[in-house]
Amino acid sequence: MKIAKSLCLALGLTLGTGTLHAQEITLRSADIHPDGYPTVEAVKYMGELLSQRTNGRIKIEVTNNAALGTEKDTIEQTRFGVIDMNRVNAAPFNNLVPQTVVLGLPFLFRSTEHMHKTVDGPIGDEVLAAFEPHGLIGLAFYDSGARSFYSTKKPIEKLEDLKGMKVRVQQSDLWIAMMEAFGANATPMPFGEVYSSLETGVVDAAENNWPSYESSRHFEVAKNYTLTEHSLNPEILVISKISWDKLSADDQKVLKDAAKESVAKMRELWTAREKASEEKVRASGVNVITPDKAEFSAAMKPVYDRFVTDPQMKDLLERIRAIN
Ligand code: BDP
Repeated sequence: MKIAKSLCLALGLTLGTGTLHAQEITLRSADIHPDGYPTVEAVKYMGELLSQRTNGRIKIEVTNNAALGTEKDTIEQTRFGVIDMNRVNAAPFNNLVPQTVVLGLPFLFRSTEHMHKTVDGPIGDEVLAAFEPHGLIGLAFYDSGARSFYSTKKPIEKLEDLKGMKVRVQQSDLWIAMMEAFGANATPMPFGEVYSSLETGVVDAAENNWPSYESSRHFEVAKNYTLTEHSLNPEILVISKISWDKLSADDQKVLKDAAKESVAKMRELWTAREKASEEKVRASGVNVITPDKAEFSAAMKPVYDRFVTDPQMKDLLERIRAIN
């Protein structure tokens, strides 16, 4: 009896102390997309898992619509711990983390399944691990479908049509080189500037997947969509190393697991959104072109020659190609 009482006391004391010191943490996560977009919803879902598993102690607050800045800017803020988490496409990471380049290489993945097998396996882990020396911890890859061109005036039916066209690209050397290899004039700029640039003729074209083409309303100003499907470059979710280091080892594990589990949710949301966006765009009367992809793909040799030079890149590429 006595023992039980003192046990209870000890337990009560421990719990009491624990509660007192249990620090509530709200991780602020950036995204340029609006509510309802699969990347935003997947990170919110991850936040729910995290909150459930820590009894509400750790939460995620997603700040969307680029309210925290462009992807390039928020990457810097995340590295310095001003923003805790960030969901960004692989492209704006290219210049900082060279290992991410391989995932964006044109016409590399044969299918979504091939891309999934790559990022779900050891190659994915290697790419995520490469973030750490740059002040970021790579948590997960999210789908981003296939990127295709859209143009305002001249429809892109064949490779030659891209010649001299001003095409907006993401802020990445790989993507600039890709556009040049297609024969276009690359115009790097943040996503948020694309709509007005298309509208005012600063650029003639841009490229993106169905959901981004639709949710950004770019389809209203660039009404020719050419299904080149030149890259299946995924999205990447990262956390600042500064925020990560403040978490206990147990919390880090809970967080990482929640991030991994949000991937399945994201894929489900993505498949549905891709379909819905395609339907919406087609119903609006956009001119959807199915080109012969062979000539677009053949033009990409200079990109591979320039970016796949060191042994590590060559090895990564060979291993990706060998995945069945
Ligand atoms: C979208 C990505 C987003 C990029 C955007 C872009 O989800 O992260 O910023 O493309 O082209 O597909 O900039």
